[in-house]
Amino acid sequence: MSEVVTLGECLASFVATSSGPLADAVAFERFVAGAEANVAAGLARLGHSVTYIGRVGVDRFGTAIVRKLRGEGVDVRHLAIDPDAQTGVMFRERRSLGPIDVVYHRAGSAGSRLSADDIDAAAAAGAFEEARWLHLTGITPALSPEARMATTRARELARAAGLTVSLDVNLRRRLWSDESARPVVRELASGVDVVFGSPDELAVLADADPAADPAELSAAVHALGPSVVVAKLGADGALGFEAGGTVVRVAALPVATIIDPVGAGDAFCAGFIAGRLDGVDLETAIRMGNACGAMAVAAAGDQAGLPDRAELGRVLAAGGADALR
Ligand code: KDG
Repeated sequence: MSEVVTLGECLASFVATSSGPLADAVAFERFVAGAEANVAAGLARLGHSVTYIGRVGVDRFGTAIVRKLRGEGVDVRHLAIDPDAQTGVMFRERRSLGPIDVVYHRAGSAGSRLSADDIDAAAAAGAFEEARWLHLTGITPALSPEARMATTRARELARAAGLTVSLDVNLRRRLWSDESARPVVRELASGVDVVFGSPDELAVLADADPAADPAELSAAVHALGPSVVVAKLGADGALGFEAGGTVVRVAALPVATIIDPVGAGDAFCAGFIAGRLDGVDLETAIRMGNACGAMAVAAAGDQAGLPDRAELGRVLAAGGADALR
């Protein structure tokens, strides 16, 4: 049994080996990607036990994903091998700054066939027992009606069992438009404890101007139901809004060379959730999230830069104090 449960689609991700537009990329390196899987790997490296619920195909990419997550120490007992569908694949360009272009081959993929029955089966096998936290993203409900039901079922089970539930909005505009996403992610957000999002994502949730002050956007999302809203501000760090109106702003750690920014948001979530599981306050959890995000962008691929406890401690001790002054 794990402290954290998460679910979603994990993909084989082909990342261009040199920087530039995707149309000109000819050589790619294969990584394992998927927002929730990145968070799971990040939490496992920080010493927290995590269960990942999902589906991969019977193909070799599925094998690679299972091996990678297992190797990270994630409990993959509920990562099923679907004999009737293929593992989702994505190709993406490499750039040191976003927006980063991607091509998905994931329609009808094994991951998109995750269903409420899969969640019930995992729950019946005890996956939610002793768990303290469920982490969701807005990617899974965009994959298929079944995957959307899986997300709401997991939230329902987690709430009934008293877990803290977080949602990283993670809008993927190649999967759905803001207009289609808004009612779905609003409904999801209304039943969780913690919402993470970039200002433009919080603006979609709140139906507000993305240029508004992140504190205002966070307050508007807080009004939907979650007790904590965290605005991820990239190079500007992050802002936390807590019930009662407390606003905490924490600067980002300076990163000399950004190698690959994709996955930074997931690393942030892993650091933040680890902090909250450890019992730290909002500001310290954000500081941990910022440090994990900074470390993630300093390495290629979504997961390579995720720190373990010792590395995180070293970075916080060395760079954190200066960056936070
Ligand atoms: O957050 C990084 C993810 O975007 C990446 O790993 C792929 O999950 C992914 C997606 O659906 O785009």
